Amino acid sequence: MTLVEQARNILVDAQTSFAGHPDKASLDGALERLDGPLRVAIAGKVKAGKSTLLNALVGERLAPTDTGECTKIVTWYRDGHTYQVMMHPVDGSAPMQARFHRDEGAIEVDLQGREAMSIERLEVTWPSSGLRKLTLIDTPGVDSLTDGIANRAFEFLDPEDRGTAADAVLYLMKHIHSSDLRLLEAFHDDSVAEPNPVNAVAVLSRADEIGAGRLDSMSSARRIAKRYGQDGRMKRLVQVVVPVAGLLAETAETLTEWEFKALRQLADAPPKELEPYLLSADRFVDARPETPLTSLEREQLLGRFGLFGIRLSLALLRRNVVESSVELADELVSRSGLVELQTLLTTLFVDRADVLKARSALLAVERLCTDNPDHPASRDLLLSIERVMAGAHPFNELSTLAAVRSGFIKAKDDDLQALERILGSSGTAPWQRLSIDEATPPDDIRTAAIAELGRWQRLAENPFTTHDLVTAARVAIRTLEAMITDSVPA
Ligand SMILES: Nc1nc2c(ncn2[C@@H]2O[C@H](COP(=O)(O)OP(=O)(O)O)[C@@H](O)[C@H]2O)c(=O)[nH]1
Ligand SMILES: [Mg+2]
Repeated sequence: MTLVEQARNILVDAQTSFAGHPDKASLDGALERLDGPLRVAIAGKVKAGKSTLLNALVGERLAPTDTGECTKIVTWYRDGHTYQVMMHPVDGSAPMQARFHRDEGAIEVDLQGREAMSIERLEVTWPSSGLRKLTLIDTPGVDSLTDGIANRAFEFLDPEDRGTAADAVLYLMKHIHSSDLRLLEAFHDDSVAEPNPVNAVAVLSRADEIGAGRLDSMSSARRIAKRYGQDGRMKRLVQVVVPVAGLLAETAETLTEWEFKALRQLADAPPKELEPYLLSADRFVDARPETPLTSLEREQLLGRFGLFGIRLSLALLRRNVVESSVELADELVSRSGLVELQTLLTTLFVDRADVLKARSALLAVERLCTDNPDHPASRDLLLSIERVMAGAHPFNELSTLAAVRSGFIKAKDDDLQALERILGSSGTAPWQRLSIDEATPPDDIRTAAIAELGRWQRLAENPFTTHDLVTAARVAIRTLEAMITDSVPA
């Protein structure tokens, strides 16, 4: 029986046992959720660039950016057959369809005079291949924890929350702040493995601004992200930290011919004359009248590309690295860090969607039972959950991975890194776990796995190995054994 099937059985049991119980509502929709796409929440402070990055990931400008009433509401974006926006009121009354329109930019929802605070969430259904594998949840900023709106965003990170609506989280931060760390620290489960870095990835957002718009901004951002990622506190909270220039990615994905022509015009102007105006946003907008484009047009470009994006585009055009709008768009996307983020989302979340979804489902039942310890079904349900959790190797991998990353397991750095990889920190395919070339033939994969297996067996049998490390090594051994049997040529 697959993990999802086991989780489904427990869910159905719980729904039957708790029929008529007021808390049963917490399981509503849980079964559909198990079959649907993985849900990823995009969290972080106001103006961290969450909505912009969401649009870049979808490849369309859907989420409104900056301020505006709708940016204060948790908004789901899911794939579907029709275009539709549902409004879910806070007071628990029935969801209603909302009117919306979309000209060039984001979806504008007509709240019909309602306040953002009175709406629990908006659910946007939008046919889009960008949403096929992941449902994305845009959240308002989590800056002030006393503020009601921030509280609603905080629920995605809050361990006290009864079953968070997301299976995984992208946490955006512009710079590292202790308040960011506190927020992240709050996002863990009480029971499965705590704290839990397995379903969170941090994004060093607005990465283009790090080098004050200089052309090497992205390499600086990459270095900083790497350093953050090695920080012990960070490791305890997220799998990895990656830099992304979200605005650049969003703009590249939605580049217009007018924008391309405007940049072409700027690129054709003598570089020396233009250079002084590219030092700051104000100078660029207020440049002398003989500068190409109107001040308003330059301001428009600035809002779409940022100073870094403009400079980068001009450099690419002048050096003839790109010659068409399609080429420019591709080059900007690849330099924005979006592709790396998408790959990570695939290897860490999408490829593990079943495990993460089963985990969310079991957590929901677990919370229901621990909240109702006296209910006659609670004890048995908790026992079944424990049995599934303990018997399912992917769960053991996840919790061991969490333990390694949290610093609970002491070993040599090399061993810890190898252990993380085998457990799937860089992806779940055998070549990723073994850190070998993707094109390695099955026989050689098997040889590499056998060598690795020997190493971990020796370590596990060594009397000087600590108990915690032996336990972790056994999980790795099981992973390797499975790999060896699966890759036996037919
Ligand atoms: N330079 C730059 N600006 C960005 C980036 N991402 C977002 N912004 C700008 O920052 C502002 C806030 O972005 P938004 O996505 O609404 O942030 P949110 O509040 O976290 O949803 C907007 O004016 C964006 O254009 C980025 O990667 N680089
Ligand atoms: Mg926003």
